[in-house]
Amino acid sequence: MQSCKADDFVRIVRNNNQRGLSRVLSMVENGHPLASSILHSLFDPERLCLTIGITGPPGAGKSTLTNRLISYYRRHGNKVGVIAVDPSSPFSGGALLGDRVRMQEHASDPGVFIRSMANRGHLGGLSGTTRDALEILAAASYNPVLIETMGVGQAEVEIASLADITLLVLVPGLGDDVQTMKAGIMEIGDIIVLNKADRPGIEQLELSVNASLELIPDPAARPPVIRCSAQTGEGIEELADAIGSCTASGTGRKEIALRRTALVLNSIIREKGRELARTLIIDRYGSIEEAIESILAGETTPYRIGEILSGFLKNKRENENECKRD
Ligand SMILES: Nc1nc2c(ncn2[C@@H]2O[C@H](COP(=O)(O)OP(=O)(O)O)[C@@H](O)[C@H]2O)c(=O)[nH]1
Ligand SMILES: [Mg+2]
Repeated sequence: MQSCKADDFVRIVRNNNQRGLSRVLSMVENGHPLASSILHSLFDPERLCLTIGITGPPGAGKSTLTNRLISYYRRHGNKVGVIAVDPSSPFSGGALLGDRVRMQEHASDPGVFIRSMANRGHLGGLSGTTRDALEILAAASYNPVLIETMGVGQAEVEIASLADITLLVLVPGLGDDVQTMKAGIMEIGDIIVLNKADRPGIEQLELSVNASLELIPDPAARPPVIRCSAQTGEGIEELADAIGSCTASGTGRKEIALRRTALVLNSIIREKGRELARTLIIDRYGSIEEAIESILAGETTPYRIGEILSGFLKNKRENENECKRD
């Protein structure tokens, strides 16, 4: 009965019924018991869906840029998905208001699907939910899917790593040196976008970005730097071209499938590994808090708990080997 219901949702996604799609995404976000079966049925490593991460400090113009990229890809006949992720916000599902306003013109376009996601207590965390949402939108034939993350913290870096290509958006006047130098975030940008090129300070920003990039010894490994203005639309074609040539360079279907599969599996390993370890600790101590109390009381240490976790796996394997011998 359960698998039958999962199939219904799978069909809804494949038929791209937008309301149904929203519902399935909510199921995934809320850890619904059917979510995993649905994702299992939909997973296709060879899916044709380019995922573009858009990251950078608040106010850099990510949403405005996303809006421009939606228009660009719509003009080229693509169905476009957008996932706007805000790790710092407790609100979800509905709207991150500013983003919705910037993408308003696409709200009624059936070829565009926009979803906002925010932090939830869900075990997989926001990057797990984003990963799953990506798979679902890909299965509904959205291509590309743009992932806008707010800010440049650890959660954002993790989310950005889910994308095939990441745009790091920088702007004049936000403290250029801080932005570029301090940010080892340079490493997460496949393309550096210098937005608000209509504003003063753009030359200075470009100089300081290029100076930072020279620290990368191999010139071929340096990401392209594209100036644009999301507000006027200037430079958007060049940006889309750069995205196109980044993805065209050398990777075939097989390699993409391999990369995607490794990415999703590694992300599942992180998520389930954490879940397994937590469960084992809770089984033994009652709760994580009680384990901490026990450590503070001098009864154990985090390292001993680590040994217990490893020991559990070792015992399990030994038992299984014994069973096989029997
Ligand atoms: N002058 C100028 N303003 C821009 C540009 N792109 C975005 N903005 C403005 O910058 C503000 C923040 O934009 P938003 O897209 O919400 O930034 P986000 O926080 O990175 O998503 C808004 O007022 C935009 O209208 C641009 O290229 N030039
Ligand atoms: Mg935004």
